[in-house]
Amino acid sequence: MNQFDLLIKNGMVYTAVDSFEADIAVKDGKIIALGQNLGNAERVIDAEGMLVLPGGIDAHCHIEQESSTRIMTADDFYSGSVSAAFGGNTTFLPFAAQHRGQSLREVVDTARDRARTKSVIDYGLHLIISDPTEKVLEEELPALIKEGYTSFKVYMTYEMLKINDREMLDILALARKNGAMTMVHAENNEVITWITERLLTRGYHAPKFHAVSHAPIAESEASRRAIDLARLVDAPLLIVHVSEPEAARAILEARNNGLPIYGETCPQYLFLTAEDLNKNGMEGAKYCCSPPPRDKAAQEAIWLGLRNGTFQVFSSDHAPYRFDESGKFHAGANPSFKQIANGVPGLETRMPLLFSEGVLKGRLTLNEFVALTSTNAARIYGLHPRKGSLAIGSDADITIWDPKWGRTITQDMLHDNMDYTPYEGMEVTGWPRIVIIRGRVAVEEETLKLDRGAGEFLKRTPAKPGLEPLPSSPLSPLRNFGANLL
Ligand code: DUC
Ligand code: ZN
Ligand code: ZN
Repeated sequence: MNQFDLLIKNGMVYTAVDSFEADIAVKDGKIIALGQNLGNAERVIDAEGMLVLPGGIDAHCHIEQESSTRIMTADDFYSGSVSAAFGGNTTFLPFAAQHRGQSLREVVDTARDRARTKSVIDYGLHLIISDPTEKVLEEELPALIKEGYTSFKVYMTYEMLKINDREMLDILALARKNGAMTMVHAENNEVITWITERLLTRGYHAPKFHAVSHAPIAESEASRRAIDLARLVDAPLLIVHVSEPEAARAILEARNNGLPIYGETCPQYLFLTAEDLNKNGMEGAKYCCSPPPRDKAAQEAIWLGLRNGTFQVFSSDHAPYRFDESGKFHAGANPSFKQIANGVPGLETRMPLLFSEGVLKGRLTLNEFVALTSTNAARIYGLHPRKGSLAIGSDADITIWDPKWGRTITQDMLHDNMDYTPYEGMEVTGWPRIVIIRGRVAVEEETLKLDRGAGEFLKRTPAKPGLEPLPSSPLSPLRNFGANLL
């Protein structure tokens, strides 16, 4: 009779804070022992020469989701989750997106139905709130937070999604009270619209003008404003997909002042620039996302932000729109930059790219890599210690990483439902060999081993109201009133 279901031997284990040589024993989907000479197992994996890491958590991706202009993403929960698994991820957090007029409950039910029979990896759902009606704020959202939907994204731009500052204050205050996290897409809509109108009237339609219209100042102004609104009501806030230095600096300054402000960035801001939008013909449409990739100096600032505590989370913002009329060209074959579907894919390449260019080039330690790709997201989004950790009692979500495996990225080798990758031709060293979810092998020998629907919904835990994830700040202007305005 074997003591364990699975034993991973001879690997070098890395967490967000430690590294040690240890075998890992798994039973009933959980890690139950770490150490040497642990005993017998039904299956033994020899991880000699490999890194044994907590499974990746992609905390920002758009899967089987309709955009505000009602374009469906190319990936559903099956292809998206398979692609994520091949990229070393064991959990992802897509969105249940509310469009104006919809009830939140309805959009959550739809997303749950879509995921249930398809997702191969574990998943939670963030909400997108575009219509914060009284019913949403007073009934639906507090109930949904209790049911494990403990984070929501709001937009400061996109005509059909954006909320105003007053609505943002309502949402932030509600998040504070109920122990939830607000994520914000911070770009100033008026600035973008003002530039866009001027570009279009002068006949500047090409994809490269997308990057001109989404000026860095639109992002930095909105980021500073969002931080101030969060500060006013003493609420935590996470600024997603940060692309440029001034917004990054604003986050770091807020954090240095003790505010519970968090930052996320993505591969497109490390590996692409606005020059990519200027490729031949409509080729540039492949790189149109918001915020857009910037320049080399911005890339360096984002790398610095990964090291100096500006960013806690490194996500893909996988938003898959194919290079055809179902996606990028939904408005016709020769659209203006304004009509091109926004988003780039990246679920499967997120971790290898960061490992290859970050860890192997000496910009990040392996512990930082684990923190940025897994542990911090688990902590911030209410999944820790079940996820994001290699500790006794945690889910056995483990990625066995080959640090020497060199491959050239091509769309052919990826498992999403896209027809291009923005990283085509890049040489990348370090890929997952074996991916294990709750003790079950999901990927091995470049083959998928789990069935559709093997992934579980993750009911997340709200933070302690008003306190978590960081102690609430003493710097809130409203706090000094001594009145309960929140
Ligand atoms: N921008 C977003 O805000 N979401 C999806 C993709 C993108 O480019
Ligand atoms: Zn966004
Ligand atoms: Zn997004």
